[in-house]
Amino acid sequence: MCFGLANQGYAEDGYDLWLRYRPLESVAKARYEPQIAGIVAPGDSPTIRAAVDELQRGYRGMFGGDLTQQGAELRDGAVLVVRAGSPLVQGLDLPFAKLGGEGYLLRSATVQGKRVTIIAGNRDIGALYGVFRFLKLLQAGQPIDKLDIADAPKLQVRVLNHWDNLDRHVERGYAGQSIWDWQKLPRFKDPRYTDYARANASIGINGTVLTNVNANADILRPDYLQKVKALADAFRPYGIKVYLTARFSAPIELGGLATADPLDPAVRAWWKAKIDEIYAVIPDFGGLLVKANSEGQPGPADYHRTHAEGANMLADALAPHRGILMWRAFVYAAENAEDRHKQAYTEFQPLDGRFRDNVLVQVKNGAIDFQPREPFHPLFGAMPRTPLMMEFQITKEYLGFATHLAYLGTMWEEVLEADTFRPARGTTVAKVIETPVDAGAATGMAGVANIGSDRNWSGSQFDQANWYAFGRFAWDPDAKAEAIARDWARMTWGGDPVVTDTVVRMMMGSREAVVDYMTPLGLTHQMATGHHYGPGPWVADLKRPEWNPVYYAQARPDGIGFDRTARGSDALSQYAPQVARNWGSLATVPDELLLWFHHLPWDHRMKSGRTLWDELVVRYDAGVDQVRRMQADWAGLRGKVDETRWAEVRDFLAIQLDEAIWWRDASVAYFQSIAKRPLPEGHKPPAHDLDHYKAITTPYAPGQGK
Ligand code: BDP
Repeated sequence: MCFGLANQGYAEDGYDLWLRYRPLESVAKARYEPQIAGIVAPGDSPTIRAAVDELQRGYRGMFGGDLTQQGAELRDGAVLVVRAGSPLVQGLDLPFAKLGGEGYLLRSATVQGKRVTIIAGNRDIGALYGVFRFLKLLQAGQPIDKLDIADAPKLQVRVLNHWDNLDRHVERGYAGQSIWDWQKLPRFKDPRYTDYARANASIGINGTVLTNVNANADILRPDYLQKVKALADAFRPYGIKVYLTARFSAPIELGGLATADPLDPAVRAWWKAKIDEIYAVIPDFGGLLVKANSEGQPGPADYHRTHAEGANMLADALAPHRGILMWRAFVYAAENAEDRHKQAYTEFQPLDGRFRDNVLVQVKNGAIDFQPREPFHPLFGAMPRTPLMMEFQITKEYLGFATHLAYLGTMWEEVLEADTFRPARGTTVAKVIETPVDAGAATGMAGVANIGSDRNWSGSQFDQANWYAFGRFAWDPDAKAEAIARDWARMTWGGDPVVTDTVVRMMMGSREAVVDYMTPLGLTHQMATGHHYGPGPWVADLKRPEWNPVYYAQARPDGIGFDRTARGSDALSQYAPQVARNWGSLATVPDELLLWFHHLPWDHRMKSGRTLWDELVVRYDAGVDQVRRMQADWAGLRGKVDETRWAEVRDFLAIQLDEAIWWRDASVAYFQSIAKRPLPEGHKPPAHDLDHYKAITTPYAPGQGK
């Protein structure tokens, strides 16, 4: 099996991600060596082979040399990679029952009188996941002599969503081109596909949607399906299924039909035949993802049908193959004066219980659009009879692209921990998505990928952490951001505790810094038009009101903020009464969501004792200061991590500081032109006047939609 050239002939550049397997220090090596003296892996499936290859690869990197492969005659220190039924683990009373299809256990045991380590699952994929966990322990220098670990994913569908076009442009991609080289597929299978699969399997991701939600029907053509098959073949040993996006009007574009009406028999027959054709090529195809009637995409509403009618038509065609249909709830109507915050709920909530069992309604974490901070989406907890899956955005469309260091783990933890106060299925958002609506109903989480053709995959070293954290939260939505950051830091930057502590500290404060210098106190969507690069709080000339930053901030001489209380748009009424009360009252709403829900006078007295205007300025500056602290922290690591990656991070932090100041200055200049108040003492005026910031254009910013 080919694993690419990651370690040969290159300075360390981030290609290896968190699977670096660098040589262990001699003390650790000496301690571990007797406990890892060989591999016993009786199965010969592609997945077991992948597990053994990974173990060998890890061993080679950390210890040097190869592990011997042993036969059934065990020796002390053997590492057993086995399935539940293996005679080697009979009679040990291992907890296979609670592992499900994808879980694993790691257990130190005595078998045939020898001290061994068992890595096992009910299926081969569990054993592979177990190997990755084992390698993680070694990378982190943790003891492996008394292992008793059992772990299983809490969600079934753990997928990346690639917003990749067939011409390799990645919508909202900041890491180069798409890694899918459609033109060379299916003949040429880039070794990178295997490394992609390894990385995903190492964090438990088990599916990938290859194509953009703004879909192109051509991906469903027979020639493209052969290319998709080649990718599916590369990923299969790693437990990863492929999914595609379906353009709702494909029956017209590819099939030559006059309509795509989901209740039209010819349309239904077309989809059924197309889906049967896909499964004939790829028998374990995962299913389809659809963005319908949203931002210009076709959908069932074009024929006066509901989202449920559209989704169910495709779900029915997928069901005989056990395929999943992911249907996005990211909709806001073309002609609708209703607060955009409310529109998805208005449209979807009445459809609760009307979707087939193999439909997952895919809901973004917040009601607007992947902003640096949003309250949780009111649909979570409000559709108890409908499987809802979470959609997070790993790529940082609204958080500074690849150059701003922003660890999203804290944002995702905040959303997943949030209490919906809807009792039907456990009250936190995590419990809502973890709990199947009935036996056999699907559960899942999707992450919009930040992966591209850059050597470091994600466009920056630190953005790899967001890919990593997504996998960990998809596996366990109750996981903790800090623990995940620590695991990633150790594996990615080496075992020096000073390095780990510094990296974790930087990560844990990083997202709040972005919130503060871009959109503090619950402001949102203040980004420049289209590409969303840099500030544009003054933008007011776009066709639809909710495309304009001024719509979100509602900054006027009388004050600032979007009134979503009963006096305003009443979006709060879409939440459970306890949530609505908490966020609706100025006494209890957290400062972080203040202007999301309230329009307040500039002189409103904040909990800090400052006026709202002063507090805003303080927050912008706090964001900039935090970037400076990250720079100082990073400067202290010079020489403690490899020079190439260190220098890249240093330079990116310098870009981030420039842009944080740009954000702060432009925003302060704009809001001051409305608030007409002096800056609080000790806070510097913007470097330029407002016109200067308004005149900045960046037409070639990367990642734009096409
Ligand atoms: C927005 C992006 C746009 C996506 C859209 C979506 O700006 O490129 O197509 O979300 O999620 O955040 O469909």
